[in-house]
Amino acid sequence: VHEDPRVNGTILLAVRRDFNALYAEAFAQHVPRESIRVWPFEGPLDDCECVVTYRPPEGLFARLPELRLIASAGAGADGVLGAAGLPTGVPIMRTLDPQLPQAMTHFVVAVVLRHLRRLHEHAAAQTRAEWGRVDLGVLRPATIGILGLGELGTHAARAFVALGYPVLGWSRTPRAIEGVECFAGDAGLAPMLARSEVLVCLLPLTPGTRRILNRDLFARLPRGAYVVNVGRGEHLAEDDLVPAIDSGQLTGAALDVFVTEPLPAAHAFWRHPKIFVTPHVATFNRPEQCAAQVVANLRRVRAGEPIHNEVHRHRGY
Ligand code: NDP
Ligand code: OXD
Repeated sequence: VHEDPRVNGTILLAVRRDFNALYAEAFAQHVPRESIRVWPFEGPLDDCECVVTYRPPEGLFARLPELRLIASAGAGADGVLGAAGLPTGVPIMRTLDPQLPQAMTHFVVAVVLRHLRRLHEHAAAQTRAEWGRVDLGVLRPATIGILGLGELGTHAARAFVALGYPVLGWSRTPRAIEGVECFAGDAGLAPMLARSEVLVCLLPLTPGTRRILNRDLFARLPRGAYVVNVGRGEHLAEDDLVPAIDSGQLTGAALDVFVTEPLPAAHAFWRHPKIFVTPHVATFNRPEQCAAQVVANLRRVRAGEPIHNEVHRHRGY
């Protein structure tokens, strides 16, 4: 059922230039096309009630005096929270596609098992038509440590438990997840790291988590640990990674997110034999889910009700 846009104002889509058309299609299933604006929009935006964005373009918020809802198209809202001119007092939501946790888990399990079962070595051997059996040693399941026990980290932790791995998890406030040994806060980090043979970062990017994957943290992991970063590029102190791998402290890393995306062609990560690079593809929200969740929240805002999937400015996620 379409709502009357003239009563309620317009929705501005400022997601990414190459994605905006897809988002416009998805939003048109929920609201009349006349109520949808796509950035860059030449005309006035004074009637704009809601903006949907990922990394807000410069000058965006100065043009939106009547905003009532800010929506992150991504599950991670760090781009929105870090934007210049972000208005205070306007609620912020993130999009959380119901498929996101499972899809992220599939990706994380794939890269962790690729490492633990050394599938990349078999792939290389196949290019040489070589029947080389990689010595996996004792098939004891490695201990998996997961930084971040939110929607994504909890799902991934449960999956590793189901696969028979010992799992440790770390969050800001204490969590209880069956089968997972949970740690919390600053005091909980060191004991969790000391046993994590594979460390997966599924944290949101906040001032408290920026550059958390650094040389000091690597030194606290068991020698030969493997690091997976699917959070944000800025979680990793990029200059610390190659020395930690080359010294043998880390066996390698799988990275899906980078400080600069796309990862520049000259970046050392592309060519390092022990770094597996993927181009921020672990998972993503579908535009149709974003549209449905934004429109539902807009209705809640209009009704004076609390929104779903709210991003809390004070905690930074
Ligand atoms: P949630 O907000 O649901 O969970 C965040 C978790 O991190 C919570 O357990 C939280 O603790 C914990 N946390 C936050 N700050 C700290 C801290 N300072 N110390 C310890 N723990 C902390 O996030 P999601 O699980 O939905 O998503 C996580 C991130 O994944 C996103 O922010 C995004 O950056 C990334 N992502 C990457 C994608 C990709 O394709 N590579 C796709 C989608 C998301 P507590 O439980 O106490 O609140
Ligand atoms: C997200 C992402 O945050 O795609 O949703 O990284």
